[in-house]
Amino acid sequence: MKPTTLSLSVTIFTVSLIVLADNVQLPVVALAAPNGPQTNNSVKPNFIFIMSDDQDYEMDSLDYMPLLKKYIADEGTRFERHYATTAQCCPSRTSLWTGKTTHNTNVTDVRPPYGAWVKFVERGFNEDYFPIWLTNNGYNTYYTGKFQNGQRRSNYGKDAAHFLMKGWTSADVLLEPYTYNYNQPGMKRDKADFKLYNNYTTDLISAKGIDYIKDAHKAGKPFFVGIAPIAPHVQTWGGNATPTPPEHLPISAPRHSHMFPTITVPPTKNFNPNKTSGGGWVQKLPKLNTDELAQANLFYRRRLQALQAVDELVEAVIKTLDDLELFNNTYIIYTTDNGYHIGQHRIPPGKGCAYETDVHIPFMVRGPGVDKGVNRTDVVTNHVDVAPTLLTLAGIPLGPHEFDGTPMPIGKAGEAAHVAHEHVGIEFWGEPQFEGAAKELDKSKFRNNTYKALRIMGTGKNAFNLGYIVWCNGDHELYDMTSDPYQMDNLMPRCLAASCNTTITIGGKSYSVKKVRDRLDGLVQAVKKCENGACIKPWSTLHMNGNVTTLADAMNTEFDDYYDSLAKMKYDTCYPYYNAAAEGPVPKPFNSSDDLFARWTDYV
Ligand SMILES: *[C@@H]1O[C@H](CO)[C@@H](O)[C@H](O)[C@H]1NC(C)=O
Ligand SMILES: *[C@@H]1O[C@H](CO)[C@@H](O)[C@H](O)[C@H]1NC(C)=O
Ligand SMILES: *[C@@H]1O[C@H](CO)[C@@H](O)[C@H](O)[C@H]1NC(C)=O
Ligand SMILES: *[C@@H]1O[C@H](CO)[C@@H](O)[C@H](O)[C@H]1NC(C)=O
Ligand SMILES: *[C@@H]1O[C@H](CO)[C@@H](O)[C@H](O)[C@H]1NC(C)=O
Ligand SMILES: *[C@@H]1O[C@H](CO)[C@@H](O)[C@H](O)[C@H]1NC(C)=O
Ligand SMILES: *[C@@H]1O[C@H](CO)[C@@H](O)[C@H](O)[C@H]1NC(C)=O
Ligand SMILES: *[C@@H]1O[C@H](CO)[C@@H](O)[C@H](O)[C@H]1NC(C)=O
Ligand SMILES: *[C@@H]1O[C@H](CO)[C@@H](O)[C@H](O)[C@H]1NC(C)=O
Ligand SMILES: CC(=O)N[C@H]1CO[C@H](CO)[C@@H](O)[C@@H]1O
Repeated sequence: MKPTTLSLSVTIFTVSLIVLADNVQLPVVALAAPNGPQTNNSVKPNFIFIMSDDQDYEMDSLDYMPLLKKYIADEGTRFERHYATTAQCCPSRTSLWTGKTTHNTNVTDVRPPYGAWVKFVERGFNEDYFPIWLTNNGYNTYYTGKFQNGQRRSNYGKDAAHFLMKGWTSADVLLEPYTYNYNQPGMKRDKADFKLYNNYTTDLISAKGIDYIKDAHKAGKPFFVGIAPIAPHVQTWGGNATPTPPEHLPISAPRHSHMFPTITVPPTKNFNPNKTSGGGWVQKLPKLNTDELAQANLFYRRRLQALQAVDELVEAVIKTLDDLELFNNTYIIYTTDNGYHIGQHRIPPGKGCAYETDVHIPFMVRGPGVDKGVNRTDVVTNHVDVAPTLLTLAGIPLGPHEFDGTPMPIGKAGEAAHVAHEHVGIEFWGEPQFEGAAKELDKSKFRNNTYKALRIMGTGKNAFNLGYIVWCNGDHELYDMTSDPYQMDNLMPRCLAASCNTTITIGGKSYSVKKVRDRLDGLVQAVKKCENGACIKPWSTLHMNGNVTTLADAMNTEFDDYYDSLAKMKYDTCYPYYNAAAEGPVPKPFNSSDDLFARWTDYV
């Protein structure tokens, strides 16, 4: 059946057609698919996975994408409490394609030795990740755009440490130093020679994505097409791209450069505050001055402008699916890799923090059996859930893989497989990244960005909303985001003093900050390792008889002494990489009998 709601405005349609008609340099090649077991193609759904780069939720970027709203949000479901578990591209993308948290992938950075493509390959993921699982189950898989940093013109596909991406029927990926060059992208398709383009990057990726959808349709197998434009990432380069990109800013397509002329960063309570906030290096930041404020607003405007071509990409994809009559069996997912901040808590443009700006991200899906025009705020989901979600929708058993996530409640299969939980475990190792003019800031002052954090929230009768951060230098942050959504009133250490009368409401009851903090600290440690499903059901690490499944359960006064006595989360020192020994043991569970204790020792 064709969607009756598909109506294209004439102006927009013209733009899409130009993109579609002009892709002369893209030969349609149907490559042989890797062998896989026989499957029942008539029932396997297809997937289109569109992922932008560094797109925020909290600065309202979605409000400036009317086509995305029209074709995906209004026709599908928005997951309003979706999070990145590490707010940086390579770690987050690795978690997305493996279904594992960053401490389990140990791809912790955007560059070697701790991260990027070389580390991804070194850790064996090029042999064992999402597209391989799909092709082994009868799918054709395609990918175009940015995959990981460190895929370079000089090395990609050249030797054992820099293999071509495996598992893809065909992949045409952006390579450094041209990955983040908006008007001179450079790409390599499978084994073909590297190719430099003079097209606007998003239009090029859109055209390639659409050609892949057509190839996939012709090939007649169920398919997955990943389309990953770089917008609204800052323009940058990892080498000697020529000509030198002129601006360290997001760049729009010329047709959008006039838009939003007077727009400014939303003046939320945490934007360039008069008093410093946060923990760690954030506390040392000076207030943004007039020039920096102008930069912040320019950055914001440029990001929204750059997202316009992504919005058009969405429409072009929808139009193609409509033409090919693929709607009845295709899921279309829209998301990003991590969020972004501009001036909140005085932080210059960038990502990598545990604040809501950086971890809370867009995620929406449209497809067969997906509720239309629904905003889900009743479930907490994250990027580690994505691989098991897609496999579940494809009817592929999760069995052989160990996932740190649970299928999202999408359609009947997803609802059935989903394990409800209230928390997201967030982690980071290394340095903060500053972009735009701030990249010149003296990094040595801001080096240690190693932390563990939690976002945890409940809905309905059980409504509460908390953020907790433990920094490697021993700083702590705790926010009651029901009353303090912008994370400006750090209840620690202020409220650990006896004189503090602030309370936190959980499940309709009020508790002291100390009692809540004790539980959150236990929980943040319970998700340190994620063994045996601990990141999906973290309370079962602390309460092994399984009768505590929510924060409200754990608040029971009979557990006060236990949580009070638990050693608190603490780093030996600040390492720029994942040093498990420096992060202490997983805490001993409640009421350990010898028997339980023995199980626990096996466990850690
Ligand atoms: C890319 O640019 C070339 C040269 O200007 C043009 O011929 C081609 O149509 C463009 N492709 C897309 C997809 O816009
Ligand atoms: C494929 O699935 C359809 C729909 O469930 C079913 O009617 C058909 O018999 C299946 N074919 C095979 C070969 O299993
Ligand atoms: C993670 O990788 C780094 C090297 O990139 C290594 O030094 C460290 O020991 C690894 N951590 C764990 C826990 O394996
Ligand atoms: C911040 O400080 C400026 C200058 O002192 C003052 O004008 C402004 O009202 C203050 N803002 C807040 C929210 O206190
Ligand atoms: C989906 O639509 C196509 C074309 O309209 C049709 O051939 C196919 O049988 C439909 N599949 C399902 C599962 O309804
Ligand atoms: C879902 O959220 C979006 C953005 O906040 C809003 O525009 C839309 O009206 C909401 N839809 C529903 C059904 O609440
Ligand atoms: C909490 O303490 C402040 C001052 O320390 C006081 O003004 C306020 O009334 C107290 N609130 C309650 C609920 O006791
Ligand atoms: C959970 O079980 C323990 C005994 O193992 C019991 O003491 C406790 O009251 C139970 N807690 C809840 C919330 O049911
Ligand atoms: C970072 O942490 C290390 C180890 O804890 C410490 O020696 C160093 O002074 C810290 N650097 C900054 C800029 O705080
Ligand atoms: C349910 C359970 O195992 N309860 C035990 C908790 O620990 C106390 C003291 O060790 C025992 O008396 C309880 O039986």
